[in-house]
Amino acid sequence: MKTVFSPVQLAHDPKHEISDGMLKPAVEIPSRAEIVRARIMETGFGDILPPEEFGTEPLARVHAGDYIAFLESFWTRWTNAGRSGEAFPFVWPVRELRTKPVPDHIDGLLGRYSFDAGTPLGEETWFAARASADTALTAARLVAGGDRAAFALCRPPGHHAHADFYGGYCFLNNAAIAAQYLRDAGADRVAVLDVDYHHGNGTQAIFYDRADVLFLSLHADPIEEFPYFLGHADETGEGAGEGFNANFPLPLGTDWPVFSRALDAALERVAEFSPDTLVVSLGLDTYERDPISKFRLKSEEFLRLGARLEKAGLPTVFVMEGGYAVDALGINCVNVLSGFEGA
Ligand code: 6XA
Ligand code: ZN
Repeated sequence: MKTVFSPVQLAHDPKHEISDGMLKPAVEIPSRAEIVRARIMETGFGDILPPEEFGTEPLARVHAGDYIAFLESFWTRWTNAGRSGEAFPFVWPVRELRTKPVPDHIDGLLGRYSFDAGTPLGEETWFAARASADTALTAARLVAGGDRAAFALCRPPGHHAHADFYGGYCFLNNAAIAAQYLRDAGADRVAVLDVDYHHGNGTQAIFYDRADVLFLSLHADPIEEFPYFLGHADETGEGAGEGFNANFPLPLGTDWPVFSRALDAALERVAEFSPDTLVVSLGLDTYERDPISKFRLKSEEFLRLGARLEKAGLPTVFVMEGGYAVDALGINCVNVLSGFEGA
């Protein structure tokens, strides 16, 4: 299978994030992508291609125009306000507060277009996020063009990004953009299966009222894990989308036997839906030694995950999401992909 990757994705190079009540070293860092790329080359897994440039249009099929304009203009506004370095929001329009009119002030804008304070936004973020989306789109184009599978080595990740706000290290929802592209390229039904440790709240919200894109997510129960405010089992879709959203919240400490039972249940739902294409939001933070997560998958079990996904028998676009145990990330990621290929 081919991998798509652009070095422009490395330009987003945050130094800090806010977590555990502190300013801590950032974990969503460029070496994550570099280690995966190195492992693909080292194992001779397959060709690595640069993404094509798709422009703004496929982004705007999923994201609001004013949000895209905010990301694009952020650095100019930030520096015009006399600021430098990484930005963090600290005030949000929750509950009784108003989202309109949109504030002029950069601190108001940051709050309007985000949902957490843990996601550093810097000078190069927009360029890297756009390249990451182009990477997902190029992988989707390969699969739409007949490849059985393709791997989008995306970074920054995407599954927490909603139509008009960022968070959880995500700015543009790469998996959602790829799924919408596949629909626009002729697929009648697309399933997005999210196997990241965290719930894919952004992807869920983007497709929540739609019957043409089935979203399924296996993740740590939001009662005790980020993103806390979405990802429960009773979220099943709304309107035309009722019945086309399926969450599998799992306890902290989940190991392969528990994870794989939920995976089987999710894949049964995928089979009933009978999609033309499968998009996998591939988080590797279910790994037992991930520094921010609490599942217990072992490196060799990622091979089994890949093999199980292959058995679904569908054209498959893999889109990388989280995973922060950088030393093992290349091994774990390529294990999924080579498990899929039967290696
Ligand atoms: C809070 C945790 C962000 C989760 C990022 C992630 N700073 N999402 O891996 O899949
Ligand atoms: Zn994650």
